[in-house]
Amino acid sequence: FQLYEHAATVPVESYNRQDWQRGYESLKQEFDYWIDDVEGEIPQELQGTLFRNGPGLFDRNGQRVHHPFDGDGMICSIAFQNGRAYFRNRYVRTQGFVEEEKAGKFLYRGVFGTQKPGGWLANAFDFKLKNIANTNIIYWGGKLLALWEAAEPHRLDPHTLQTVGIDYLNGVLHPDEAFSAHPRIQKDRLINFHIKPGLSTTITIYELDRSGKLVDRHAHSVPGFAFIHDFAITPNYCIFFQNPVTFNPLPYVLGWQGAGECVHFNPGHRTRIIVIPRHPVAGGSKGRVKKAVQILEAESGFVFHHANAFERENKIYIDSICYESLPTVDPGADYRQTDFEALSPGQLWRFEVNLENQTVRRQMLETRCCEFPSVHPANVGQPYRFLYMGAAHTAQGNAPLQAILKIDLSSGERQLWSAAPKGFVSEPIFVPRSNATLEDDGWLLSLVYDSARHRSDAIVLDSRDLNKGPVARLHLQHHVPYGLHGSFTPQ
Ligand code: 3ON
Ligand code: FE
Repeated sequence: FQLYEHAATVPVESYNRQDWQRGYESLKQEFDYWIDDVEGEIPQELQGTLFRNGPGLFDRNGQRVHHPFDGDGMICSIAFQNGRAYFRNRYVRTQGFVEEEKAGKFLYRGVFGTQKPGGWLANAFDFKLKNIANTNIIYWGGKLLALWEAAEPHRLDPHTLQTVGIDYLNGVLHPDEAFSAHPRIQKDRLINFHIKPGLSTTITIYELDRSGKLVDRHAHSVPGFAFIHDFAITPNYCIFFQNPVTFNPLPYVLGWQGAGECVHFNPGHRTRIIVIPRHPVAGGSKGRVKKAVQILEAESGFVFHHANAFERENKIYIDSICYESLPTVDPGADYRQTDFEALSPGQLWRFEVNLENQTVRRQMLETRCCEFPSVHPANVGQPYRFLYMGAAHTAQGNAPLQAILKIDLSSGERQLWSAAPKGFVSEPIFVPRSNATLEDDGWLLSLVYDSARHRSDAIVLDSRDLNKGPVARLHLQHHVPYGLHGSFTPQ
């Protein structure tokens, strides 16, 4: 394990909660500017645009959201051009955002417990969803799309970030059909899904080509309620983890809680791994054979994000960030008072699925608290060597993400760059250098909230050597609240 330089100068507690909290202040202004305050040098070869999504607004009229995932989606773009970079941020003009801007208060309930003002009577029997478009942003089929898993994508202008409107992907989506926030891109395909939970759950899978045209769509019903945020793919399979949860909607119906708060983890219950063939109908000599969905059981845990999956020697391997239980915010509590130590950390596990004898084995690959995994885009669904993640500064326990961790899965070597004690990181996005031959040759881009200055930095790390620290640190003129996911488009 490689140690990093500043280890000795950081106090035992690697952060202070007041510092961390301020990263959840709303950013109400929208900016456009060349980033002139740069430490180090932006690589000339780094050309393209980083798009990031995440909640940006956490309060209206003095009322705070109950959970950060309820905040309206705000897009940031950083366009890298000949060694310079241009920043822009815009809220997605969803119907709910526009109406609430006009009203100056919350008009919709949030999935994660934000209620309309007026107490439970004002909220009871109101099942309208506010599509907050806050989870991911991708450029595909000539469209820039802001994603939120419970509803349709919003299209934006990639240059101005102006909202065009809800987008049905040229008729791929029916009205009110959701499109998850975790598409996977493999070669010339974008593969995504949508979940319709109920007593049994329908999983719909889409495959789109580079032009955005639908090339495959199939739906499957699996027993039981499912809350599935992400999935993994290999050349032959889509893999979903059905976390052991139950849904008791009564508090939601009666206006006491959000729908997401009615999802309860069942400790000790097994996780189901749902394996769906990507090409479910195969044409054999005897006609069309429908390949079945297989459901296997693994030890108990809760997974939001998968790092990657691949097939090797008749087995499927899935690397995922797994929690001992679903982290939640109690109904009366303030999420900014989170007692990190009371929650279980996300840790990296490798699941080995053997379809022949229908068994699953799992093995922990990394004990350090981590989230937001990222790999080389060409290795999605393939055997791979390097994994990048946001991670806690300290090796043990649960804490906010303050570091970027690189794992070499073949040698076990780790590299860690830490922004502690004042910095808090977001998802690292790996951008390969063009014409590179090594899997880790490129850059990692991330936004770091610097609580010492209440401003954020966009950082560029050399992904071959994290220990030397950022090659460029772009000081923004303001802070950017902790975000969720994003992507890089080389244009
Ligand atoms: O009955 C269903 C229950 C449910 C939960 C109905 C439903 C489809 C409306 C639903 C909605 C789910 C939604 C909207 C989920 C949205 C999730 C989201 C916005 C983000 C998830 C983020 C996950 C993680 C692990 C984030 C980690 C963040 C950090 C470590 C620090 O910033
Ligand atoms: Fe996610």
